[in-house]
Amino acid sequence: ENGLDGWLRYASLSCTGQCRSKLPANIVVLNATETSPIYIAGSELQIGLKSIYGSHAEITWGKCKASSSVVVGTVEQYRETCGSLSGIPELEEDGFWLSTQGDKVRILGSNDRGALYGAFEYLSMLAQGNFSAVAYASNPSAPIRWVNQWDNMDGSIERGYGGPSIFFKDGAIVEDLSRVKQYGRLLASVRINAVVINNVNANATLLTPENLKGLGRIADVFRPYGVKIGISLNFASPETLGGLDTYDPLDTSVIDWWSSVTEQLYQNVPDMAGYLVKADSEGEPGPAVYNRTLSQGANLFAKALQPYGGIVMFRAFVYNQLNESNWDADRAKAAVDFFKPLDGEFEENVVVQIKFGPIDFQVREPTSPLFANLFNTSSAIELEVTQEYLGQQSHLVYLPPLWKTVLDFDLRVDHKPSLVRDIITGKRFNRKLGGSAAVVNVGTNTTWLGSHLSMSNLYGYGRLAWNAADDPEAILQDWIRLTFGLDPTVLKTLTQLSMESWPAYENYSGNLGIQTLTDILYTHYGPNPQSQDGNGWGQWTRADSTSIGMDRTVSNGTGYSGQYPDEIAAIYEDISTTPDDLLLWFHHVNYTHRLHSGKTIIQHFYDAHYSGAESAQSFLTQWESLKGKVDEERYNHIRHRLDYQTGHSIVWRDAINNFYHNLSGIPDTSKRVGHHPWRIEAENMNLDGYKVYTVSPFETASGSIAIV
Ligand code: BDP
Repeated sequence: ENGLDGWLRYASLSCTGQCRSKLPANIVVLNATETSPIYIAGSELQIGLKSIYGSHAEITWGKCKASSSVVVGTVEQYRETCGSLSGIPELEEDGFWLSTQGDKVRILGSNDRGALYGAFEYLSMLAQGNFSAVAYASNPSAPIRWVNQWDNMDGSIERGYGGPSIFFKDGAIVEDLSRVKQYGRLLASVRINAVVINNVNANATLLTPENLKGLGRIADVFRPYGVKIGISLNFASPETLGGLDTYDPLDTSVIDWWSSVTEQLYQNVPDMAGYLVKADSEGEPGPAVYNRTLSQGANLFAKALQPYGGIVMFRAFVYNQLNESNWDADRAKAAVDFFKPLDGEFEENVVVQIKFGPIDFQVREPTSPLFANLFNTSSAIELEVTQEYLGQQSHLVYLPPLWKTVLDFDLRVDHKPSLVRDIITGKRFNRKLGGSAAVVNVGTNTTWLGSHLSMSNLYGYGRLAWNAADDPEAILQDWIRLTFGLDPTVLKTLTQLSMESWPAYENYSGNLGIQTLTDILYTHYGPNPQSQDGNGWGQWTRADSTSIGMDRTVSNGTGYSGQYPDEIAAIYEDISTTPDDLLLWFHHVNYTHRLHSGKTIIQHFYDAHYSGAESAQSFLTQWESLKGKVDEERYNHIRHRLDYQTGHSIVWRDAINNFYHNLSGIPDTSKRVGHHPWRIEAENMNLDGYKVYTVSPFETASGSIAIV
């Protein structure tokens, strides 16, 4: 149980008497081409039936059998091979029809990929001991269901916590692609249809002839899983790699260079999904260098891709590092400021990829207002499975409930229902393209992400990308049963832990919309509220000795709230209607300001940090109650992580509380902050081989003293 199979373990379940009559004795595979997802579907079904129920099913290629069989193929193949079909609604691209009646099962995709998705759906039922008779169609809510990897050519992964890259090493594509195949399998099982395999901070050397061949090999490995590849581009490549003296997007030599690169790419990867581009942001080159617009930049790639049907995911994460002394500057406004004026100027195969909030994957952010400002441009939401700001896989944080705060948010464009999930699927503004992308960053660690429990986030992402209306708790429970088995105590305990995990992390790392008070300068790990102000990134708390929060109102602040449609803008503009959990995002108030709950801001801080840490501490004891019910390998691995989280949540609690206690001088009415009568300070002990030293930032050790 090293985690390699993720939720596709096909763990053994008992099935006797009546139950066995529901196991199909044959698998009819309607497409015998080995590279077809339908072929993979057939072999997955065979492995699954054997592994879960010890039942051998014979595979028959391309011929129908009437009795005891699971038939897998496309609707069209079924009609040709097995005869007429009725009662199946028109399926969308990648959709499928699943019908189970005892040992007669039909899995029919609108295409090969859909058939594989249907097979995984049936296997997920089997692996959860679910033999109910069903007959339904399942269709994706959007065509773009991508993941992004921030892998560098040297094999490191930016913001990756699961070991080095499965794709690259020492500037080239690795020889052994077996992990790529296993990744493809996991992704296909949650209906992800493309992976962008290299960092958005892209290195042009990916485009050397040698590496183009390597890309072809990667695409060949993913293809049977219905997963396409895409790549991130560096805007300056024509100059840095191509030897031109410009990378101006309107220059004909640049246009020709990109179209020739694109042609070579498609020679190696005929079904390449497209490009991902980060331009004019955080030091990355872009069209601004030549005074060109972002749409001119995006369209350069869009046109190069058009002959091949590829798309450009163009990132809205564009901002210039900001100067703290410029009081009116607000990074949260950047995306709308840059993109709104360009609405309608993008080619049809451009999709603007928008981070869920206006800053950067914080523990809570308001919905990015850009979703409500593009009507003639396709958009996709960008989420982050890798827990960059959220504990880097050393803290359990189940993320779908956070994502749902945005996906289910109603932006009320033109006073009409405008849920983000209906905007990104293209429904609300009638766009053909749209969907989601998530930064995943799996690595070579057998747990993929660095921690077994973090895999619920990858699983949850796939499920929501298919259908954003799904319920995070129901998704979680499927994942738990598939990953840890059917024991009801395990299910109940892990559900509770996971559902409490995001609120707990928010409570001890940054509440009331102040953002995650982590080190902002580089690591994005551990408490460092001081670094939140006076930095060039524009992630500010504006905390001083009497007050805190960023005034983003139109009347008095940066004007950010005015980027929302009227109804929403009015809510955030007014302090009395702004929800408490985003209060400090929108308003600058005294520490003694009273929340809707009746508590003062500062007392809420103190209390929330205590209750968050307490809840994290309960995770360990809850998990320990499962000893003997989970295999030892995973039990110990997870126990170790939760033990660490228990301690680190206390570090967080005390650091943040000490910091604001020190800054505001306001005592904690419950007399906990600054009072630890039970605590034995390490520096007061008899130390053998340890030295005492003063820490910076001061608040991360009590009395600013630690030992080393
Ligand atoms: C930030 C990351 C940085 C990424 C950047 C991005 O810290 O490593 O390059 O986002 O999304 O969250 O481009």
